[in-house]
Amino acid sequence: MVSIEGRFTNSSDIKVAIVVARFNDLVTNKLLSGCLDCLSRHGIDTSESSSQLDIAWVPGSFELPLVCQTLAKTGRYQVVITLGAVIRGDTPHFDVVINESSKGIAAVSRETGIPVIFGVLTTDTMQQALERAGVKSNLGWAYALQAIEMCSLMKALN
Ligand code: INI
Repeated sequence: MVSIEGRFTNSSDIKVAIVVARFNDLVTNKLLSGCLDCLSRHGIDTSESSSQLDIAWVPGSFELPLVCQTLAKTGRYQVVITLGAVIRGDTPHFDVVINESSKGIAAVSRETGIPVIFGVLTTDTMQQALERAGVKSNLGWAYALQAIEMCSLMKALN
């Protein structure tokens, strides 16, 4: 029996792309800062001059799949992290945006073979989103950790 799992050490050789939605940027900027903190504490250079990290910005979560796919297809990255916040509020748009975003992101991962982390918060209120983006805990940190684990796992599998 072979047990294969990802590790959280030796991340210094990976290259990461993050795609962030500007919509609800009060939330997505906080997710990004949690994400960068985790990457940095696991040995990934997150400085302005980093050759290990690129960050792309899109208008909203609906646009995440296309840009994510474009980056994944370049072959330059071992993992792509998506960050967004879809908040139900009063808008019926909510269901359309989250459905397209989640299905699109999952499809990119399967089609390209590059792990894509689904970092799109889906909440009923802005308060709930903020609680998950740093007011209580920061899921951006968890998304970065999952990215590191998936890089390591894919390397072990291949
Ligand atoms: N985009 C989000 O990222 N979150 C939302 O909550 C949201 N809502 O509710 O409308 C949202 N809409 C914008 C959408 O992602 C696209 O940018 C827009 O429709 C243009 O294609």
